[in-house]
Amino acid sequence: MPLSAARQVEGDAPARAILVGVDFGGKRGFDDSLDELALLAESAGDIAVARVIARRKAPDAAFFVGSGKADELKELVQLHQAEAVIFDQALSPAQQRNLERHLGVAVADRTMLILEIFGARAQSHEGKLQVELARLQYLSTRLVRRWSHLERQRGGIGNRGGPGEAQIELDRRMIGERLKNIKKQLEKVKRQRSTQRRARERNATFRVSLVGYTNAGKSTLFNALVNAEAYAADQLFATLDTTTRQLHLDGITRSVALSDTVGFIRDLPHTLIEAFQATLQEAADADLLLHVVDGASPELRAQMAEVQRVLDEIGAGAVPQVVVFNKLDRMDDTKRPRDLLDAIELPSGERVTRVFVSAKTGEGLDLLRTRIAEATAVRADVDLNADAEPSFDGLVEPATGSEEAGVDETVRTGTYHSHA
Ligand SMILES: Nc1nc2c(ncn2[C@@H]2O[C@H](COP(=O)(O)OP(=O)(O)OP(=O)(O)O)[C@@H](O)[C@H]2O)c(=O)[nH]1
Ligand SMILES: [Mg+2]
Repeated sequence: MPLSAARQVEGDAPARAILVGVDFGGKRGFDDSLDELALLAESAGDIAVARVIARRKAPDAAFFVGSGKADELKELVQLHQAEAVIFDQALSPAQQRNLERHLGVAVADRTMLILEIFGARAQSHEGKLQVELARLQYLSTRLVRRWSHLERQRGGIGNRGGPGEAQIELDRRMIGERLKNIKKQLEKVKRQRSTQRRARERNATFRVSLVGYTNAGKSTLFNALVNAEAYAADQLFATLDTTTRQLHLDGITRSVALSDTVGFIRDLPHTLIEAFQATLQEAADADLLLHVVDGASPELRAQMAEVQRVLDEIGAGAVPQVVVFNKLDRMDDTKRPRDLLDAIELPSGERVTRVFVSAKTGEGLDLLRTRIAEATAVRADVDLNADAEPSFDGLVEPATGSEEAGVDETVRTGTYHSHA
């Protein structure tokens, strides 16, 4: 039995959960609908039985929401016979503890949900280690109802008090030991990876990585491009482990590898980004990123910005990108582009190629393949005659075409982004 004894996300009966979002007024990224939180909860095996929005100027130190709202939540818990209350924002350990005592049910925040989903999805040895590292780091500051194995053994939520003090002390010590152990194992995996990386560099494979917001359709696109059967589902974080396949492109003899990897999300817990360094490194080491966007999502701007933020954080901000607007088949007729290929401005102001596709129907995929093939050609030339090609100066020149111009020929997939 692992220390982390989380409730098994897939196996157990779903918990009835109340979702809570607190609007602090005008702050970036507040999701009024709580739709994404609901999807996260569903992906973690909960059912949302009610949604509550609170408005405050600043978080309450004790309860995050005000005490009036906390009382209201308590009534709702009883009314809906809820077993958990899930907050869209991060709670401090003290707030979480206080709320659990006050409400008498498990209290979780967004971070915890994401950690739970990751925990249930991790397949590879490395993935599991990374998730456990993130989870223990989070846990070491808070021992709470939802993850307490005492609760699990008793088999009932809703008892007052939570785990006993002696047990908490014991857990803390064990967590410390386990953390040390996992870090050591991950070091070893990291060394193996850098050996593999050196081998790949020697054989001059062109590496393409799919990146993007969770549920954008990366795995579906991966399957369509390489004829694979990677797990794709209408869930957040369906993919955790990296899968890599050879990508065959007409007329290209150079070996091209395509990787599908973990999706990003708003407020991705920092502990996870840190723990998943090795997996995310895949993107930073790529020669080309296919930034997959759910072209039918009303949130696509914010999602793109979030992806770009994480890319910068993991050192992949300067890797050349092609932006892929997926789910063309679901786009409003009025929003359907005239041209499936044009240019788009990244948050950094950089203009890069954009291709519209439907991974589902296959529309636009030929165009995308051509674009990838062109990118491999550019990079191969750069590698082979690094200093003998003055025409490559165009690569670093800012594009000047107008948005209306459709295909902007000055925009090349080989463009390096600069970030302020
Ligand atoms: N209509 C439509 N649906 C799509 C398309 N591409 C993907 N989907 C659906 O979108 C959902 C998510 O697809 P995935 O391929 O799992 O997305 P992902 O980006 O790999 O997601 P994570 O691995 O969870 O981060 C699935 O239900 C897909 O069937 C598309 O082109 N059109
Ligand atoms: Mg996926």
